[in-house]
Amino acid sequence: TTRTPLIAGNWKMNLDHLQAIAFVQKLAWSLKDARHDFDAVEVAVFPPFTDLRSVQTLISADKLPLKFGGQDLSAYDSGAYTGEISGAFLSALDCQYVIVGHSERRTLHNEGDDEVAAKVAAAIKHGLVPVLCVGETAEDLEKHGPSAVPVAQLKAALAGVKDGANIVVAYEPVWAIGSGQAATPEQAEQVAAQLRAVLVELIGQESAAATRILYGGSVKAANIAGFMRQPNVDGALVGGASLDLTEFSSIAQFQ
Ligand code: G2H
Repeated sequence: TTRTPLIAGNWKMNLDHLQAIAFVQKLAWSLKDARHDFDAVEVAVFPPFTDLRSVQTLISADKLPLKFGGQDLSAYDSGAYTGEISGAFLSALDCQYVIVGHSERRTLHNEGDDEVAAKVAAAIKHGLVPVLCVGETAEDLEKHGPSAVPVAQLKAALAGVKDGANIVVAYEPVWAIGSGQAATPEQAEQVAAQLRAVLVELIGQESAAATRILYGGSVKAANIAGFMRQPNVDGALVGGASLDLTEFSSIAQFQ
């Protein structure tokens, strides 16, 4: 199976819609200048919700080969959920992806495994590819070793998902997020291989082989190549470095 690598920029709560338009335009130019092969390496951005309409309009008007998605979605379709965003709305904006279960949602918004599972199901229901984030804290790592918590989170999140589901998994060790202290390529590969083995049980051999597993946590231009050389690492979810045009373009062109 050949998996198309995915380089994804998680902007978190950065860039308003005007800054987003300027950034996406420059990113597209920079990648085109570098003759980036978008079929060989997919590039996606995950802006704040308020930017998505502007980003969609720009990408469709200029036929830019960039993908985009939301950073979260509601587990519900519609209704009395003040402040929430439905997967249906993201779909209507042509989002291909949506991040689900990022550690900042799990920690700062108390999202537990059940809610993450409901959001994964909602994403799939609305035709979005969930980018499911899993990862252990430094304390988990010390107590349970590297794979136990990510594996448990993966099983919980995909409990209701059928064989053949189209998903992306992002392994993001919490201790590596925004810390400047990335995992080593070997550490990332070890967990990614475990996650892929568990995916076989959860969604079947064929889908497991086709599923992209990303590494996330302090990825930058200087360390991307090492991750991309690992057989089970199929891309990166990039936070801080995705806001720097030169840095993110170089990450996308890791080869
Ligand atoms: C992990 C990552 C992006 P950063 O959260 O999801 O952020 O690259 O800043 O560690």
